Amino acid sequence: MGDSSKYVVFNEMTQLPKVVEASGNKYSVIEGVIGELMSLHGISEAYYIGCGSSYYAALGGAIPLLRSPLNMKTLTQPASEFLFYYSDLVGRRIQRGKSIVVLFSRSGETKEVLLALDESRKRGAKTIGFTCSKGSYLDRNADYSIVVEECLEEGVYMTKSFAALYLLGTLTSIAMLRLNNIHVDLNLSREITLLKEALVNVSSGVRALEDIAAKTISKKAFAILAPGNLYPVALEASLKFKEIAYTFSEAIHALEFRHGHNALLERRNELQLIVLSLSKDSSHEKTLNLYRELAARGFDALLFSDESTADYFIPWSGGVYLAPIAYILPLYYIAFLRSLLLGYNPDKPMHISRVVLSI
Ligand code: F1P
Repeated sequence: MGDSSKYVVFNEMTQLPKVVEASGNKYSVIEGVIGELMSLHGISEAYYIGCGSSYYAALGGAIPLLRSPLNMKTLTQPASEFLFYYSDLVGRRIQRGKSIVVLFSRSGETKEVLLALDESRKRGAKTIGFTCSKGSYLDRNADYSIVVEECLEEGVYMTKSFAALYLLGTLTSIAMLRLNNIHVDLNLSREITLLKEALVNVSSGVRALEDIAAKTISKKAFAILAPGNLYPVALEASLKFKEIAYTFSEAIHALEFRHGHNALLERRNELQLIVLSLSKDSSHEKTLNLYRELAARGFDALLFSDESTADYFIPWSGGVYLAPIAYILPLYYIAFLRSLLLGYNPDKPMHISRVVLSI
């Protein structure tokens, strides 16, 4: 399929292991920040916000907190929704200073994120900025800023920055739990090593993904079905199918597909389903049943999972929390390869901009 390595966006995808390493190294800084906030004011509510891919990173990063027994109000929202509907709630019912707003933005300049930052500070929340851009507005103005410069892409598309921001969000949630004496079953350095290995394995097996991109090229639309913490990755992949390959795509919580979406059987020739499942996740058996049911009904469905019997095997042997970062990479490659097959140049994105500077 031509020489993929001449494309900037392809090379950036191969750099995910490097940014995972750099972001993983930020754990002690993050733990220090959360520890300081807890000892200064206590933390009673946390908002994780961003836009586009950065919002999906926020959504995934909050999952360990949302699923924990910690009694803390936690909300994930796109920065615009936060501004319109939630920013006035910050600190209203609680002592000022006890709310934290964690803002995710590769550029650190997205307008909604900046407005959300200003609004949160005005209301007395403590703010943490996660960005790839040193000296950006977010970096300069958040109470605490963590910058992973290695994750800043040369191209427009967020790929390695999504992985980095997702990881920083997850580490924040884990630090919050641990500092509240809630056990998190995760050996971080081992998990980071496994993640890097899995990403390297995906990149060295791009051939299999070329086959999938070629086999599905006649499809007009993609739906990515994913349960639990794979859902933010389905959203992110779905955005990449639009951004890189100009293809209609949708993310669906896996079992929700049965609730109406089945009607698309009528257009099965145009639709490609990709089902994501993780063997260690509590949803796995039901998701596999769904996949079999969809195939039996006549849908073209591909199963991506960490079991060797899957249509695409994701070489993941770690735990649940970091798995989504391993799952996103093959989907990035497919969007890229599809774009090439459709005759586009993925290094020349159309109709989108790197940063949205107005609202
Ligand atoms: C995020 C974002 C991207 C999207 C587009 C515009 O920006 O929405 O996800 O692909 O290019 O920007 P940022 O706040 O992370 O810089």
